[in-house]
Amino acid sequence: MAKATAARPAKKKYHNYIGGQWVASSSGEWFDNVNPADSYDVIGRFPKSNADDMERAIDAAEGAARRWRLTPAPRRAEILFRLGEILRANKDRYSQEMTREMGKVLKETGGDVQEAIDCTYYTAGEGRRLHGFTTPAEMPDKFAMCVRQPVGICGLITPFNFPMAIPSWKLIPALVCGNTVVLKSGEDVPLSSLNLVKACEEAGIPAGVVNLVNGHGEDVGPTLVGHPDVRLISFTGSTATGKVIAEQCARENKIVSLEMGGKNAIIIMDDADLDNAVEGALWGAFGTSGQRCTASSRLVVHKKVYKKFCQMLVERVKALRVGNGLNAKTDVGPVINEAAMDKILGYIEIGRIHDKATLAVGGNALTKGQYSKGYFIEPTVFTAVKPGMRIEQEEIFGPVTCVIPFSTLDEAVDIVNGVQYGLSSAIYTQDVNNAFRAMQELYTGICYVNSATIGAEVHLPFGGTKATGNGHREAGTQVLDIFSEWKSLYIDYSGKLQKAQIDQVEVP
Ligand code: UN1
Repeated sequence: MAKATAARPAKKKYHNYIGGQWVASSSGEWFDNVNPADSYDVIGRFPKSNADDMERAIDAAEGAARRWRLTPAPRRAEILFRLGEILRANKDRYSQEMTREMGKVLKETGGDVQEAIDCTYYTAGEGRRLHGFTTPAEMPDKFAMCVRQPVGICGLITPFNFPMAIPSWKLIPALVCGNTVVLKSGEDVPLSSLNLVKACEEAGIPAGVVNLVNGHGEDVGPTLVGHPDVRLISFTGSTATGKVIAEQCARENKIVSLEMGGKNAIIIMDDADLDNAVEGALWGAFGTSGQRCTASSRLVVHKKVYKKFCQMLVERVKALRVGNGLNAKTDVGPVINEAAMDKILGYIEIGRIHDKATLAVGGNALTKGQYSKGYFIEPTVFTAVKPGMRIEQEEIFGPVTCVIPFSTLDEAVDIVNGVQYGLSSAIYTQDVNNAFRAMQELYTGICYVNSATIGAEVHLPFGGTKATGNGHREAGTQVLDIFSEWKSLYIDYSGKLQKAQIDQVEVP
């Protein structure tokens, strides 16, 4: 379904940020940043960057690396605290602009900016910690310790769904650890990345430490990922793209940290508080129009309460108000673009025709009246879904969830674990034994009790198992293990040669 392509009025031009300068692409080309709720609304024009622009950004990051690396971490942190203040002062504007370019409702974009603020304050605090450790040495008059050192130039590749939060999860720890960065913004949401980078400039982060390149992944991604001077790539996005990036990084022996897909499930036991569980399912499945890696895209419901739960859920889903996220009454905004819309509608077809699941509510594109210029899909629930169906296995990344009945907790655990992904999981139960069994058995990086699968906090590690990630965790202090490398230091003050593993130390 082609949306507006009619001639649009000239719009404000935004630029790349390279070596402390705001510059156009050497390609001379631009792309439009379009509001997914109204494709006639162009937020601005952004540089359609190419390999040359990316090379220049990497050179700038290289040029700034030594000075930033040698800036004491507490000083780096002071600048980042100033960044936190700027983000806080501009939260309302950033949220408005984010809803306009990304579509999710204002409360959620406020939450997104808040997550960036929280991440900035929390991670900046590491500037006065960045703890290493000391440990005894094998020899007398010898000292051993271990410190963190920066890895070098970091390439950050971010998605559309958390336009400021996810860039901040990567940028702030990279900076506090003493690295310089090139950020490739998500092409659907370039303004939020630009707002973050502009705030970095205002905070006084020196030129070249943070560089921003706008454009399309295929035009600039290979240069960033393949460049020998870039030591690390941190990527959030689809598992398919992440695997390609990981292969490219392996060729150059780069550090690569991947946050990829999810097919997260909530288990609802027969003893659950059903009102609370329905509330959680709605929020988890349809928040951000289901466009979260953590979305509750599967609801695994005990047979004893299955019928009642489905009735309650369908009733509530029917009452959800779909619309422009800038309208305070809207519950569910649009999806990000036409390709996403086609993919999601394709999955709804698969659910109906191929999987033969029961379409309990929703299932249609909304195309009339206020919806005619945007990418809107009815919140959709499939019931009578069986493990192994495609809609139960594959990441849809839209306002679609499926309800799967089960009889025992063991069976439910097998269902939750029976997908390729392992990001988030949840259980609603009043029974402490069930809760602890689930926490133990669900093979995901995050697990909630009596809450949906979304809503991770910045001071706990974030990431997943299996096809979701490659073993790293963002956020928390664990993120420091991505953006710094350990250096072991040995200091011998005996004044003579002492040979470890060879000289035997006399026990007095
Ligand atoms: C994502 O969907 O990629 O836990 C990130 C949450 C949010 C972050 C989601 N704090 O749902």
